[in-house]
Amino acid sequence: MKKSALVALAVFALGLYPAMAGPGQAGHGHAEETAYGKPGDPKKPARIVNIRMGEGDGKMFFSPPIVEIKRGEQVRFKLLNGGELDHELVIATLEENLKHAIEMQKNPDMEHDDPNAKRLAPKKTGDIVWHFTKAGEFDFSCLIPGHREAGMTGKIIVK
Ligand SMILES: [Cu+2]
Repeated sequence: MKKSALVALAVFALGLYPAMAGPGQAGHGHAEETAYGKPGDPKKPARIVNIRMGEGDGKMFFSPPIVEIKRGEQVRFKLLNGGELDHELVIATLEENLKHAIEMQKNPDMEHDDPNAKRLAPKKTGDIVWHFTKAGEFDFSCLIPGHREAGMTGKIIVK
């Protein structure tokens, strides 16, 4: 088991991340619902949303920083890391991402292999397929220490 999984389990055991337990747990045959939806089904159609990650002018960014989605829509985020550093995109509620950011400061090498997150080396691309089953405003952030603070945060609005 990876260190990251152990950390996630330990955190889950403490009851700090109830909503993260679903996507993070191995061996679950079904996609568990979170407050912000559930892992997508790659075999089903999805709207493509391109998001570029990078840094410049002393800031780090996602472009675009705001994504609007219709409730019930499945989205394939096509991510490109156009920067010089590693970046990641983690979809969650704002509260979860803020808590998670604190965990990341304690464990900067924590890796995400959860369906709601993707970490990319420079110039790499990757996808997240997510099914937005619930309306609301959600967060996406890069939780590598310092990055969210430098501007790597965005908003998903599901109507
Ligand atoms: Cu970053």
